[in-house]
Formats: sequence, C-alpha cells, structure tokens
Amino acid sequence: MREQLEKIKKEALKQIQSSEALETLNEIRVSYLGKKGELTNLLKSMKDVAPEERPKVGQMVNDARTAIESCLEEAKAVLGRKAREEQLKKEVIDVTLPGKKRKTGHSHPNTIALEEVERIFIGMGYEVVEGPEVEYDHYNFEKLNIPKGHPARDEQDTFYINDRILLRSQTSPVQIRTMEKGKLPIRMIAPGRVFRSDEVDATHSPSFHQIEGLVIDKNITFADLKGTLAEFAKELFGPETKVKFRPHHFPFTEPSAEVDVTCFKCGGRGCRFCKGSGWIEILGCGMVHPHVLEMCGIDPDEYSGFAFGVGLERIALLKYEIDDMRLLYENDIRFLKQF
Ligand code: 2NM
Repeated sequence: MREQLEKIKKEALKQIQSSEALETLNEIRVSYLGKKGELTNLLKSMKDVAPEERPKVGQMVNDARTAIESCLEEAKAVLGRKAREEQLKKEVIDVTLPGKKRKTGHSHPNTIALEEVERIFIGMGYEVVEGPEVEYDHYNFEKLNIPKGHPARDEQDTFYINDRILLRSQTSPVQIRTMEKGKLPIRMIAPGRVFRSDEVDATHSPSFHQIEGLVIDKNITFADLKGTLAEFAKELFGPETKVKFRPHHFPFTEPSAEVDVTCFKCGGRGCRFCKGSGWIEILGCGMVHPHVLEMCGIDPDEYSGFAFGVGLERIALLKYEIDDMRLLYENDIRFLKQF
C-alpha cells in the first residue's frame, strides 16, 4: 500500500509539473482526488488494512493528498501568471503611433448663417418659434390679409396639396399661430423651410429658408422697426453698416418697406458685388396690418407691432460670397469645408 501510494503521488506530481494548460490541471485533480480518483479509491481499500496500521496509512494518504493539492495550486499559479503575461504582451499598445484621423462633418453655410441670426435676435430678447411646413390656406394666406382672388396669390406659385392644404410659402403662418394664442407681448423669430413653385437657377429654388420676425406690444412704432433692423444689420455685416428703407407693399403690413444695407464689400462706394450701387437689398418689413391683428384676436387700438422677413440663403450667399444658390444644395464636402 505504501509503495502504491508513493507511485500514485510520484505519477501525479510528474503529470502536474509537465502540464501546460489550466484545463489539464483540473483533469489531473479529478483523476486523482475526485470521487472516483485513484487516491480516493485507495482510501476505500483501507478496510483491508490491519486496524493498528490504519492511522499511519491514513496519515500517509492525507500527506499524499496534501502534496498533490499544493503541487496543483502552485502549478495553477504559475500557469495563470504565464497566461496573463502572454495576454499583456499581445495587448501591448504603442502610444507613440499616430492616431486614426476621423472625418468630421461640417456645418452648412445656411446653418452657420441661421445660428448667427438667431444669436443676434436672442440677444435682443426674441424667442425662436417653429411651425408646420404643411399648412392650411387659412394661415398661409387668409389670415395674412391675402383673401382668395387676391393678386398676391398668383405672384408666388404655391404648392397645393388640396384646396385647403398647401406647403407654406412663407413662415408668417407661424407668427399668425403665435398671435392667435393670445399671449402678449410677442418678440419672436420664425425660421424655417418654405416652398414656392420656382424654376431652379442661381438665385431661385422651389424650397428655401426664411426667417421672419414679429414684435407685438403697446406703443410699437416704425421707429422701433428701424432701430431693430439697423442693429441687426450692424451685427450681421459689421458696425459700419447703414440701412435704407424704401417704401414697398405687402398685404400683411402697412406701411411696408424693403430694406437695403450698405455693401459690406465696398462700404457703399459701389463695386462689382453690389453692381455699382453701393446698396444690397436684404429684407422686407412693415407695421403689422390692423386687419391682421384683428383676425388674430388682437385689438389694434391697444396693440401695434412690426414684422420682417429675410431669406436665409440670400444671407448665406452674401456673407460667404457664394455666387450660385445651387451650390448650397449639393452638399459637396469640398465646398462646405470652406466656410
Ligand atoms: C415679410 C415682410 C413683411 C410678416 C408679417 C407677418 C405677420 F404674420 F405678422 F403678419 N409675419 N411676417 C412680414 C412682413 C414678412 O417678409 C418679406
């Protein structure tokens, strides 16, 4: 029995020391110390050992067991360390290598211009309000003082979805919806996409963007409109910029005006950019028509207000000296990256 035990122990230690994987160690543990393992089997034959010998033999079996166990533990630790070292070697990172360049996108000139305009008006206490692109005829025309049969309806060809619903041709319906809500005073801009059935060329597109502004309060006058737009022009085109108001007509404002700014290229002396005139037209504006206020439930004897509208693409083209609007819709990254 003693010899048998020595043999088992020697064989086990040899196997453990030559094993190269953690799984093999586990198999070895089972084959010697498991329920049907060799050492366990040997222990079962204790009944054949003379009673006076049993404590001694028992001690020997236990010693063998301890020896195998500690050998297993040690081998496990060695193999574990080796595996970890190998993994670390495999995962080594050379921090001196150059990083991978990620291609980033770029803000569209329209977006840059819009954010600039929003920044200016938010600075003057305005709110930015958005509304639906698919509108009722009622909000796009009727409540803007453009009834059926009015010549202004033919001036801009509108996309109709049915006889009541259309693609908005301006963002003023957003102002109408805001006035209707009845919360006064109002200081807002309404930026957004608008639609007109225009042929595509260097300055036209069937879908472009507008920013319309609206202020309604007690005692708002044309002087407030002039001061506001003069300030806007200075912030947008530079502190030397001057504005000029030319009488105009819109059905929804009275009086109405178109606004020119001094050419920011030549400062007003006249150049190729402003076609020699020194002035560039940028927006339309006016005092909100009393009838429009009335239709929105606002008493024109108590409140007055001004409104204006600018084309976003027009500002982007001017500011970034782009000579063809179509470039704004092609999304060629080589073009976009320049702004
Ligand atoms: C413009 C020019 C003049 C305008 C008017 C209104 C409203 F809803 F208050 F009546 N919103 N926007 C307006 C006035 C728009 O665009 C060239």
